Amino acid sequence: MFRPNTLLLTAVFGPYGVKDKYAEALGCQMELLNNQITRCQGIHSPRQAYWSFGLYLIAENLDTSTTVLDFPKWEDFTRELKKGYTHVGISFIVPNVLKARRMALHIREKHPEIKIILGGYGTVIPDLDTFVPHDAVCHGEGARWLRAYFGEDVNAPLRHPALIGPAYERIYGFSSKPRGAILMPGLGCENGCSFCITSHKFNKRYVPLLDSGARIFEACRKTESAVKATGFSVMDENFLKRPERARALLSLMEQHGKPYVFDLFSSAETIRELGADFLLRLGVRMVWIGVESKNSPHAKNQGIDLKALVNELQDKGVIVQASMILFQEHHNEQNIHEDIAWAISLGSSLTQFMNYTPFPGTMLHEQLEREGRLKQIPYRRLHGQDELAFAHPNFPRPADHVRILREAFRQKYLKDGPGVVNMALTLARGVQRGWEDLRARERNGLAWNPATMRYEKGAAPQPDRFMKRRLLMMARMATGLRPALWAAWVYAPNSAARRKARETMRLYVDVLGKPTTADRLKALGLVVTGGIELVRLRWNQLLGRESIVYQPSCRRTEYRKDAPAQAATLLETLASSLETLPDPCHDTAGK
Ligand code: B12
Ligand code: SF4
Repeated sequence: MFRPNTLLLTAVFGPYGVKDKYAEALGCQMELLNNQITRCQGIHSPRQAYWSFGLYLIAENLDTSTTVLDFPKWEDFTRELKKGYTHVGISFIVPNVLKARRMALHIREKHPEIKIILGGYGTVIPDLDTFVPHDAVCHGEGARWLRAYFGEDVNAPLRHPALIGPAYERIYGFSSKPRGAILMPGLGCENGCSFCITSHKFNKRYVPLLDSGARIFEACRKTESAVKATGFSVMDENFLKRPERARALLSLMEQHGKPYVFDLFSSAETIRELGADFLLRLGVRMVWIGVESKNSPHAKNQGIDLKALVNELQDKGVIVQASMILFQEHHNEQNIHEDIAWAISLGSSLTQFMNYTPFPGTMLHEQLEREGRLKQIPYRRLHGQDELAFAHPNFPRPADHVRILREAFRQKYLKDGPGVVNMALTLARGVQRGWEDLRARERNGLAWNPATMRYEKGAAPQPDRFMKRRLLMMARMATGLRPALWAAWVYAPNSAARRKARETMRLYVDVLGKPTTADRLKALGLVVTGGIELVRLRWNQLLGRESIVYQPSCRRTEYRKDAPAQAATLLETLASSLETLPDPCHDTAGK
């Protein structure tokens, strides 16, 4: 008898960022900022954890009944299995492979009838077949792959889920309701930088999920009406690499008067091509740029004055998150420190430091393997904040890999102060400059020309209503960070940081007016919760931890598919399996 397929899509089990039999502590929290950007900033580090977005995208696009289990504890996972599934899909990244292994072994032992499907970045592991029991592996984009696997229509357009971004959000110990949303326009990147796993995993090709500006705009509108969000974190390695799509998106936002806001990743050469004015108009609140190194060998940074680029973007209110890689081939004991100082001197509001990590499947991995320089580092430690996984002639001592990285974070913090103040400063300056520029353009009769992506003298320039809305939106975002400035001032790490917090508060008064009573009360609240958080932090440090580790709660989401869609798929599967049944008159079994 046919039993309809039921799929459980699961993330690996927690706790996360805690060293145990299955995974590491440092570098493996379910957080971006505290993990690898505002690391070492103590209570100033904003805390946000992110859902496993890919799983929701897949579930949204299957006719097969699917349940997504995000951030399960071990008991949540084992209990869920008892509900009866035909298939379980485990999503994992390389450092979590031992967790995926434990989950798969458990399924084989207790539920041998369930088929196991593996997906995500962990599938680049070369010896996966012997390491994690499974029935199938998806090496690429999962929604279309699973449609094919379950005999569904692979070519049906992809539906984008309406997803709220962080699982939790805390600032100075105060928990607030996450309000951002997530956009997943595509996977991979064509630039093919030698170390880049996100490019190599998709064979240095871009795999669009939302292939036009119109489809992205539609996804934004759907999300806005479903979860009331207008700001999006964009999961796309190089969003602006498709300039036509971004231009079409801007044009639709202008037509409909919808100044959505985006945090996104893009390489320097694409940003240069489009220009800071375009980014600002598009609504880029934060852009992540891989600056990598002063002597970056990668084509994306060739001939670009990165400092000027960062300055120009931030002057206009676009927060830059610059990402630098430590222990590249050319680094030695002296120039690595010069390079760190260079990355900090770019003045970006935020800076990520990551150790050069050869993930299997990348050109870097191939090269180091050829040269016999790969070290036998367990997969669980391949997360970029640990000992190098290859022999670096200038850094033979593993302790240095961890120490120099940590010092880089410390230096950034001590020189530029808390990232939260830097972001507030960039936004407030952007609002100030934005109004000045807007008025100057109106005086001089300049209007936005979408063809040249510049402001130019037009025949009959109209008031720039869209940009006014955009600036009001930016002012609202800046206001959101305002109360944090008091706590940043009270708990500042040094006098320069305290001065910066004070100057930022003054700038806020100039740009946005005096703080309201509500602002003051919130600020006072954050000083109090920040104080409590500081005590908790010190306690954790006494216990030998670098910071407080928070755990996201488990979330279970059911995607019940309508009976007609399932029945149709079932009939198709039945028909095709009948077609492939061996003809009894021509039995080939004995051959
Ligand atoms: C968001 C994110 C996070 C979030 C975590 C989200 C979560 N709940 O897991 C945060 C910020 C917390 C995080 C932390 C870390 N991350 Co991270 N992260 C990302 C990021 C930027 C986006 C992931 C995403 O949502 N993409 C969009 C979705 C649509 O794509 P997707 O996840 O790849 O899923 C698609 C396919 O892979 C496939 N698929 C995925 N799962 C499954 C499962 C099945 C069954 C099937 C069939 C298919 C399938 O189908 C999906 C839909 O098309 C990626 C980089 C990137 N651009 O992908 C890095 C990335 C995944 N992270 C990475 C790493 C290493 C880490 C950290 C160790 C820290 C670090 N060094 O960056 C920690 C570890 C945390 C932990 N304990 O697990 C690496 C993984 C490398 C590798 N080879 O394993 C990546 C690729 C970044 C990089 N370039 O190094 N990360
Ligand atoms: S530009 Fe960025 S995403 Fe693209 S290949 Fe290079 S490092 Fe990877």
